[in-house]
Amino acid sequence: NPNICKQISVLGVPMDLGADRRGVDMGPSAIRCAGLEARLEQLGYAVQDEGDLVVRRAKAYSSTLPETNMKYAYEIVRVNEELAEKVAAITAAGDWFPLILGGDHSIAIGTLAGVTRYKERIGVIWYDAHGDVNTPDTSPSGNIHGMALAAALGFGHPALTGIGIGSGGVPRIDPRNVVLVGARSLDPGERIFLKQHGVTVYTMHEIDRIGISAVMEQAVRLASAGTEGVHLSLDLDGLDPEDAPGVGTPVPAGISLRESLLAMEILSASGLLTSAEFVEVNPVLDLRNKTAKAAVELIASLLGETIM
Ligand code: EXY
Ligand code: MN
Ligand code: MN
Ligand code: MN
Repeated sequence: NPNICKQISVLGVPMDLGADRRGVDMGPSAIRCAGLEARLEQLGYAVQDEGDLVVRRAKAYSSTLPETNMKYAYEIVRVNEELAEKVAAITAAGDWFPLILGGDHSIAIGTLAGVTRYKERIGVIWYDAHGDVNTPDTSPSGNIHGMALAAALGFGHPALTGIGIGSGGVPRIDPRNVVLVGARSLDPGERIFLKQHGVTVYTMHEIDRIGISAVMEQAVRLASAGTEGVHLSLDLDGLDPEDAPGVGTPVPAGISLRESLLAMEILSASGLLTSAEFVEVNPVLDLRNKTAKAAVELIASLLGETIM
């Protein structure tokens, strides 16, 4: 894929506070253990492993913000601010591709703030069983990983929407350039949000009806219309739990690994990818690192690996 940088910067974010459940903090280790770096080097990339950001778990740093239901908001905001700066620095020169390893999906707020720092407008493909477009008002759980996409679009608590762009900052993502793929668990408030803001949603229904290849081709077209490129935010729970059992919030009847590999190949062939994150791998719930290995397979396909 000639449009992707030949240099990849890998950054881990061992965050689990947004999921309010231990385990996804070990995601970055598990993905590295599954052979990520060697695989990328086989593809001809130079790899710079930036290591992991530090996530503090002490209660004092992790309390719920007063007068909201947002669990662990202080620490999640702090880490995401740091992540935004780090991702912005990686992308500043334009010749390093940021590959972020989660961690729970709340880290997308920081990743996207960083990715858009030097870009006018960017599209997002959100590959996930969930919508992650709750706001504190609609969230049934107070878990920030379920609010990440809404926050990145500028909706929700100012502590989240201001991450990486400052309070009053305007996000450089237009909801019409955001495409959900694999959705099958949406809260009532999320359905309203998605319709209201014109986010395109390919649920399992569309994937089964027209196939993952047509879905991805349309997704790439919508996400890239009028933008400088496309970010992939891939939550492993978008996959079927049969193929990706090591996730905190599994939802049955998902996208197969086989379909997902094709999805990555289509995205790769578009040449439009600017950045990617792979999140919600929970090694504690996994079977012999199966989910982390799936993540490495997906990353390889996304970055140009082909069979022949
Ligand atoms: N929609 C539910 C909530 O907001 O609590 C569940 C969210 C799960 C989010 C996972 C990571 O994608
Ligand atoms: Mn090396
Ligand atoms: Mn998610
Ligand atoms: Mn999810």
